[in-house]
Amino acid sequence: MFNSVYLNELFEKTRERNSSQPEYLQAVEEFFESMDFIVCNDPKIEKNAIMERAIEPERTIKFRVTWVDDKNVVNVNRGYRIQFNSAIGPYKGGLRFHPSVNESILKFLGFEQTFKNALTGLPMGGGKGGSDFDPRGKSDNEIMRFCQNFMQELYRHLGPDTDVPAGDIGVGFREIGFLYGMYRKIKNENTGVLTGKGLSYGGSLVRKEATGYGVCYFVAEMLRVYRNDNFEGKKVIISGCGKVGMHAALKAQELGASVIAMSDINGYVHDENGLDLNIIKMLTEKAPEFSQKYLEYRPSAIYEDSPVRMWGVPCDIALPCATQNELPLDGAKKLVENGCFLVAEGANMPTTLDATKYLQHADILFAPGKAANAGGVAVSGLEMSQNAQHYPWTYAEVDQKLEFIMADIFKKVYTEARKYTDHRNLVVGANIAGFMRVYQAMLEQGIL
Ligand code: NDP
Ligand code: 2IT
Repeated sequence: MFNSVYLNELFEKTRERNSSQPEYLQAVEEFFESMDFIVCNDPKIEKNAIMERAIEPERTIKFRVTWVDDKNVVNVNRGYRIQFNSAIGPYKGGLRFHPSVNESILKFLGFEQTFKNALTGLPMGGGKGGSDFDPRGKSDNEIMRFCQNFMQELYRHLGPDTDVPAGDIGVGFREIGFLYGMYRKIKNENTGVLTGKGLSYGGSLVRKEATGYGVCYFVAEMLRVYRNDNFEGKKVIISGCGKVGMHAALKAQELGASVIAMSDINGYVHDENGLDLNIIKMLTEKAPEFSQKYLEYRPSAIYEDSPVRMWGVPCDIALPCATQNELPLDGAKKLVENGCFLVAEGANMPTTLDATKYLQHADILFAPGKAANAGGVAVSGLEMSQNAQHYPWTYAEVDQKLEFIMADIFKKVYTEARKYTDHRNLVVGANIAGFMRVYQAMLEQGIL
């Protein structure tokens, strides 16, 4: 499978030890494929068991969360925090609240977060956490009680220089507010221990937009460098219409593209003349499922009740921004068949491994999530800086820094891709560029 015997044996062992964790194994497999050449040519990696350490979380915290719903029923959920790697800085990464959350999903997310954070150039290690709690259909009071109980356990593992969580699927301003309030009350300190906070208590301007805007800044660099082109007149399709998808759509439109299709969990809407993003924004502020309701406002649009069929809409650029493995091989084939030339991952690992390979072999420009969606955590890093300085920056300052960081990530990833493989292979480029920083830090700090 790999040229390196060491990687082959380690992957076999990892597979045996984690046989019930498919998402984690998928992320490790993709990473090992990119590392093959490096590992074959640097004996220090095997000698220092760097790969064994890189794929194993430093700490896994798993806890019970008990809370009472509005009907006075007592509920029990599972809470987690995977503190994956702190070689280059405090653990940093989001919290996900979704019924599908389990150790496999959080381990893949924490593993990828480590290298993503390294790419930003900021001092942040990797972590991820969350719960199988489903926020859909819950009242604000239920959300508050859940968040407070979740934090009553998690607080002891956090700290501004230890572990700084943020949002992810199902966790936004509202949840971060409740989580932060409880942390502050228990610890009697205001050290900004979460990012994505409200602006009135230490949040950063541009954090809410950062991931989606960052994806577009990254894509703009790809268009410029590979095609001497820009977003002007391009047809874009976007899956997921949450924090990432919505802001990617708004920025793509601002840069001159036409967003012609977007999806939610139930289906997708398509309008060849461009969707009205104001209507979608208004609808998603009320409830995440917007697609069918959109027709009430724009009856000429087309609705289909299957989100995955959106990949069959002819487009120039596709941005999967919803969740892992949402872009399968069939979808990738449709994209290629219909003339799409660029795919950039706004979500974490939205493209299956076979779909990624298919797109790359078809010479589609492909940006992996750990590079393309790093804008969110980058602005989280800037939020930490502002909190530590006790001084907020302006919108323009943060936005300029975000744009600079995304262009810088592109440069690093492109440079490594060119050095080690084909200059279009940003998967290999991102894995190597992220790894090298973490590897260097681990090596210099000794056997831990
Ligand atoms: P949100 O919860 O804000 O939004 C996710 C959206 O995707 C929801 O509207 C959800 O709908 C929808 N959705 C879920 N499954 C599907 C599907 N199969 N097809 C279409 N839509 C679907 O999450 P975020 O926007 O924060 O996160 C989205 C992705 O981006 C995740 O992979 C996350 O890990 C990644 N990411 C997030 C960052 C951040 O800063 N928030 C940073 C970097 C990456 P519904 O609610 O109806 O289920
Ligand atoms: O996947 C991600 O990068 C995030 N959910 C954001 C993490 C963060 O700490 O801002």
